[in-house]
Parts: sequence; C-alpha cells; structure tokens
Amino acid sequence: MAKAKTPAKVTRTETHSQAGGILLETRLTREQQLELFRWMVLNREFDNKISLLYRRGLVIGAAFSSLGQEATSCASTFAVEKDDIIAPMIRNAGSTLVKGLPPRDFLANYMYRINSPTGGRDGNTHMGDLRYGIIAPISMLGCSIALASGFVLAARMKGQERVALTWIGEGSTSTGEFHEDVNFAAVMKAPLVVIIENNQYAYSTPTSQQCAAERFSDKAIGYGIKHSVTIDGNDANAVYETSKDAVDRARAGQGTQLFEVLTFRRKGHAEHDPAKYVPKDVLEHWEKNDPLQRYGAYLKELGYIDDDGIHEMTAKIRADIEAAEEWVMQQPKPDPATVLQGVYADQRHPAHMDDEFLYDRKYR
Ligand SMILES: Cc1ncc(C[n+]2csc(CCOP(=O)(O)OP(=O)(O)O)c2C)c(N)n1
Ligand SMILES: [Mg+2]
Repeated sequence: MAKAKTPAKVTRTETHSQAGGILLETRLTREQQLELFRWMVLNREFDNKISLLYRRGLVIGAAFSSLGQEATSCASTFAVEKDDIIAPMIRNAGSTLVKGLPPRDFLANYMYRINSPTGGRDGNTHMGDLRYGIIAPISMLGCSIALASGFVLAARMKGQERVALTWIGEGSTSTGEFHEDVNFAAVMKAPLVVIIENNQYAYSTPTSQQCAAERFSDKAIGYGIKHSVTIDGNDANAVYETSKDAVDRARAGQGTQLFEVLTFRRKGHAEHDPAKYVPKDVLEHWEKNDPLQRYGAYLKELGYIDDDGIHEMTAKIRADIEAAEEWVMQQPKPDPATVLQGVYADQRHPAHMDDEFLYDRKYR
C-alpha cells in the first residue's frame, strides 16, 4: 500500500492475518467485509452455474469463468459509488453483480431470453445496463477504456463527479488501443481507474511471451500516471484498499489512475478451452492461493464468521441462483423474425420497445 490510511482498527503489529495472509489494515467494517465475502461467493456460484449450463447445452455462446479472480472483480467494485460507472470485461461477472445487475438478468442474457439486457441478442457477457452504471464489455480488447473515459468526461462537462472503473487483461495491454486510450484519458485527466488484471495468460500465451516489462504497473509512468502499484490480487482487502485510494484520487481531480493486480486464471480462456498448456505445478500453486479460501480463513480468524455461517451463506446463494434459473427457463427466446429490429433507427429493439430513451430500459 502506497500511503497511510485512516486510523487502523487493528492493534497488532503484523500487517497480514495469520490465516489467509490478508491485509489487516482496512477501512471496511465487519459487516462490509462479510458483504464483500458474500459477493465473492456469489461470483463463484454464478460462474459454476454458467459452466454447468454450458455443459448441458443451455448456454451456447462462449462461457467465461473468473475462477480464482473473484477478489479482483468484487473488491474493486466495492470501492465505487452508486452513480459511478463500470466497464467490465469478460472475466468480471463479479463486478457486474456487485454493481447491482440482478443475477437472473445476467443468467437470462447468457440463455438468450427476451427479458434480458440484450433481449436475447447476445448469448454471453456482452451486455450492460446503464441503470446500474454498467457499460457492456467490448470484444475488441482495449476499447472499453475509451468508452469509460468518454462517459466520465461527458459527466464532468455536466458538472457531475462520476468516476469510471474498468479492468483490462495483461495481454490486452499490448494492444495499440490500450496505449491510445490510456494516453488520452491521462492527458484529459479523466476520472478513470484502470485495473490491469494480470492473470498470467492471454488465451494460451503466457505473460513472458507477450511483454518484456518487469511489471505491468510500470506502463503507467509512460502516461504520467502516478501511484501505480502491483498488488496481491487474491487478497480482497488489498484490492479494496488500493481501489478505494485510486477512486478517491480520481474523484478529487487527480486524473486517471492505473494499477496492477496479480492473480491467476484457473480455467481455460472459456469453457471450451481445457488449458492443457498450463503447467500443473503452477495451477496447484494458485489453487492453494484461492481468494475465497483466503478471505474466509481470515474472517474466521477474526471471529466474524464460522464454518456453519459460510455453509449457510453459500446454501442461500445457491438457492437464489436455482430460483433465478427457474425464472429464466420460463422466459421466451426472441422470435427470429425480429432479428433486424434494433439494427436501424426505424425499428425499435425488442428489449427497448417501450423506451422513451434507449437507456431507460424496461425489459422486465
Ligand atoms: C483486438 C483484439 N485482439 C484479439 C482478440 C481475441 N482475444 C479475445 S480475449 C483474448 C485474450 C485476452 O487476454 P487478456 O487480456 O490477458 O485477458 P484474460 O482473458 O486473461 O482475462 C484474445 C487474444 C480480441 N478480442 N480483440
Ligand atoms: Mg490475461
């Protein structure tokens, strides 16, 4: 952590917990830490459900998992406000859920139902909902950064103090778009936070084969961005604290912020990829470094929750996801005859039939 925090609530001399090795100095209350843990469990259970649905042939688009990266999505989004904007990528289901999109809407999108943010047009994660401040993930790697900075620069012209948070894989930082977009945002002092999620692989390409920089956070200096750090992305408190500092600085007018979280993609690029190119010992190392296990162990050490509490929490989340799936299965799929609707201005998108304004969605 780069700078001193508001007074720490812990009196011990250790900086990290014995169990889980979690950063002890945090502004989060007991209740907030339990809530953050709950989001991380939801993130994992949601991903597990998508994986199962994919295997049953009920999700037919690519199904992306963030197994092992739950802290990087959930703890960072925990640091933004309701009116802030997030621009997630394919591996940030947790961010979308924390920002408020109901799991059943997300599930409905994966299962291409009319009652979903894209009205059944997209069978995976490329959907957003501006009612919750969520910009849809963009396939062209790097492009989300320009959209996110454009959004908050426009907000600034309207006198609003909105901050945008976006994530980018370490592989995507080698695109021209990343360079152009971060440079533009930094020059304009856009209130934007860019988190580089270094999960060690870009599809089958390991980090060592696509970038010679020692640390991805070093890229910040080329854009004049200060305070860039590389942190343990599997430590939810560290991710929250670093994100909160960056969001606060961006809101205070200090311009674009960027930092790197070290984590690992524990599944293939998507469900179709068995990731046989990942060495077994590396995978085992990161399995032992699991963000949920670590945060759970830490919360137990503090006496905030016990094993029964974790089981109860997980069972409730699973039941909610089952109920969401049941609801989704009742929803109709789009009529193929409507495929051109929403492509041109003269025919409204089926998910926005009643909209007075495109983003005032009433798809439910
Ligand atoms: C400009 C561009 N090039 C290539 C692709 C194909 N592609 C999609 S995801 C991906 C790997 C991205 O790796 P990384 O940025 O590390 O993110 P991760 O999947 O590890 O989260 C590639 C090459 C694309 N979508 N856009
Ligand atoms: Mg990657």
